Amino acid sequence: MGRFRPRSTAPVRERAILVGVDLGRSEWSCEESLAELARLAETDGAEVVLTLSQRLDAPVPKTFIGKGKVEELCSYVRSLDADVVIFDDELSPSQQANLEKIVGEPVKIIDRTALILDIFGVHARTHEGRLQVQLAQLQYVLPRLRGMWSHLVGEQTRGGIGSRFGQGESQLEVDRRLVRSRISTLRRELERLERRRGVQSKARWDSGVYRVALVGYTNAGKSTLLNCLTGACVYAKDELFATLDPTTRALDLDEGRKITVTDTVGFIQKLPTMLVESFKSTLAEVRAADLVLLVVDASDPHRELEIRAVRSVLADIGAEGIRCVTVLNKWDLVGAEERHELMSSHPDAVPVSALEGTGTRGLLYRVAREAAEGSVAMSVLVPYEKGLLMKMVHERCQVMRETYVQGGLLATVRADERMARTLAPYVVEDEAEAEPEGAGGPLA
Ligand SMILES: Nc1nc2c(ncn2[C@@H]2O[C@H](COP(=O)(O)OP(=O)(O)OP(=O)(O)O)[C@@H](O)[C@H]2O)c(=O)[nH]1
Ligand SMILES: [Mg+2]
Repeated sequence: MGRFRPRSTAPVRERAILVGVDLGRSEWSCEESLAELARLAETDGAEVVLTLSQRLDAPVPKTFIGKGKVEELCSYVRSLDADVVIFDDELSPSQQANLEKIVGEPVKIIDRTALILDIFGVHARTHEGRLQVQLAQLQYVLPRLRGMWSHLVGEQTRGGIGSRFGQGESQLEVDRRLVRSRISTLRRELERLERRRGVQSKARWDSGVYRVALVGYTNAGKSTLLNCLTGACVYAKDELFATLDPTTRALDLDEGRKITVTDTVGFIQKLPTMLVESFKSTLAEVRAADLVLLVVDASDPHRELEIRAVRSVLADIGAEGIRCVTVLNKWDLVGAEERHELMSSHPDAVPVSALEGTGTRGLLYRVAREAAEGSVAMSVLVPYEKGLLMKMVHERCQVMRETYVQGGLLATVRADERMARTLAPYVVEDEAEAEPEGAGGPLA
C-alpha cells in the first residue's frame, strides 16, 4: 500500500534509506561516506528518510550486510514506506538481486555507482557527454540484466533513481546481445569523437597556447573559478556533478601570453571505474594540460581526504606527472585561525574566493610563473613566410624584444620546453644575452 501523497505539481521525491558498511578499510569513516551519499541522493531528487550502518570484517557474500541487518532494513522499509534503498558500496549483481528478492517489490535496491550514473545521466548536456554516460550505464547494466529483467516484468512504468538507464529505450526490449552491440556502437562513436577532439587539441597545441586544467572534488568551485577568471557563463551550482562536459575558455595574462583554462567533471571518492573509463576522452583534456589547478573547497572539513581522492583519480588517468598547483577556494568561508593552519599545511597553495573574485590576481601571477618555469631565453629569426610560427611566438612566448628585419621577425623570447623545441631551427646566436634584467617578473 502506498503512502498518501497530496496532489501537487512538484515532482514526488523518492524516499530513500541509505545503508553503509564499515569495513575499516577506507580513510573515510562510514558516517562521512554516508553523509556524502546523502548529498548524492538529494542531488538526484530523493529524500533520505533513514541511514543504517553496520560494522563488518568482510561483506556477507549473499546480501552484503548480515542477516539481522537485512531484517532490520525490511522492517524500516515498511514502516517508513521507502521507495529505494541505496548502498554506499558497490553491490555485486547477485547481492543486488538477492536483496531485491528479500526486501520485495516495488522497492529498488541500488548502490552508489548506480546513483552516480543516474546523476550523470540527468546532468549530461552535450552529445559526447550523453554517449559517455550511456556507455557507463550500459556497462553497469550488462551483468545485472537478469535481475533488472525479472523486476521489470509487469513493472514498466516505474521511474526514478536507477531506472533512467537506457535513455529512452524500452528496457524490456533490451537483452544482453543488444546491450553488447550498443556498447560497441557507443565505443566506436566515442572513439570517433575522441579523434576529432584529439585534432582540436593538437590544433590548440600547435597554436602554442599554455593549457591549464581545473580539477577537483565535485562542488569545490571549479566552474565558479572558470567564470571568475575568464568571464565565462558556465553552470555552477551547489549540487554534486553540476558539470560533466568540459568547457575551455581563453585568457590573456598581463604579460601578453595567451592561456586556455578548462573546467571539467569533478571527482569523488569511490568514483565508479566504468565512469573513469567512459569519460576517458573528457579526461584526456586534463592529461593534455600543461598545468593542473587542483581546486579545493578549503571550508570543507573533509578537504584533506578530498585532495587525496583527487590525486588518486589523477594517477588513475595518467595525469599525476603534470605540474600541479593547489588552489584553496571558498577562502571567504574559512576563519582566521583555520586560514593560518591551512597555509602552514599547504605553504605552496594559493587561497582564493572564486565567488567574491578575491585572490585571483595572485593565482594568475602564479600561473604565469609556472608557465615561465623551465622556460629558456632564446633569440630567433622567424622568416616572414612562417606566419603561424610568428603567431605562436606572440601567443606562447614571453617576448622581451622584437624587431622586423629583412629576413623576418627577430625576437628575444622566453619559451617553454615545447616552444623551445619548435623554435630550435630558427635560433640566432648572441641575442639572448641582450635579455633585460627581471624579465618574467610579477604581473601584479
Ligand atoms: N562561499 C563561496 N562559495 C563558493 C565559492 N566558489 C564556489 N562556491 C559555491 O560552491 C558551489 C559549487 O560551485 P561550482 O563552481 O558549481 O563547483 P564545481 O567544482 O564546478 O562542482 P561540480 O561541477 O558539481 O563538480 C556553488 O554554489 C558556488 O556558488 C567561493 O569561493 N566561496
Ligand atoms: Mg562544475
